[in-house]
Amino acid sequence: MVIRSVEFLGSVVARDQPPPSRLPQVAFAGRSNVGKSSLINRLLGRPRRKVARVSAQPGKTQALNFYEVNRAFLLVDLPGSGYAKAPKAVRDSWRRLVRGYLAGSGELRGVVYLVDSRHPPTAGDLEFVEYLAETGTPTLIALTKVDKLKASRRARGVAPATLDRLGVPEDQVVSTSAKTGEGADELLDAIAALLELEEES
Ligand SMILES: Nc1nc2c(ncn2[C@@H]2O[C@H](COP(=O)(O)OP(=O)(O)O)[C@@H](O)[C@H]2O)c(=O)[nH]1
Ligand SMILES: [Mg+2]
Repeated sequence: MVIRSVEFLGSVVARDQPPPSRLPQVAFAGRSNVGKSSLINRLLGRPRRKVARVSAQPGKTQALNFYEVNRAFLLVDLPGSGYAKAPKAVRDSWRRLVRGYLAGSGELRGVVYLVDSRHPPTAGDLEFVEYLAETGTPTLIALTKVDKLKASRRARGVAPATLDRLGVPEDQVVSTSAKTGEGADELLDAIAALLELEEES
């Protein structure tokens, strides 16, 4: 998929607020600091002129951000699941907002769930991915920051235990680096497949 245009359409901050467009949608989710903003910027070809903000204050945003890509689909940046340490009220409102969108969007074609390649998936990761499976949402896993892995660890590939715990087949997992661009084309193609976009020349 070639990125020709990106336009920020706006944010949704309340559960009853409708998305700004009815185009088909793919949402990005993952823990704060997993590298979501960086990967979105890389995919959209904006490592310099940024689309999504790489934050110094992780977990601050409690909004769904909608980007229209190629006038054909929306990339939805879901707020990070933050920290276990966050007050319960904050965690509950995050959950209502995100789950409200995931359950209620008729245009959602799939979710890209990001997991840091250096660490095993957390309980929160597993809960989210399980929720996606329960709701029948097609899911891609993007392992992030693979540039930080040692060569020996890289050579071994995705740990079978990780796949096992996430319960997703290996062909749904893409190793990525926002820093080097590794995996970006592969992930974009997988997203195009979720959206069933016509291949363009
Ligand atoms: N080395 C490396 N660092 C990354 C990569 N992606 C993100 N980071 C760093 O990880 C931190 C969190 O990134 P950010 O994109 O804001 O994460 P978000 O909270 O999930 O949106 C920042 O310091 C980024 O520079 C990557 O692929 N490689
Ligand atoms: Mg971010």
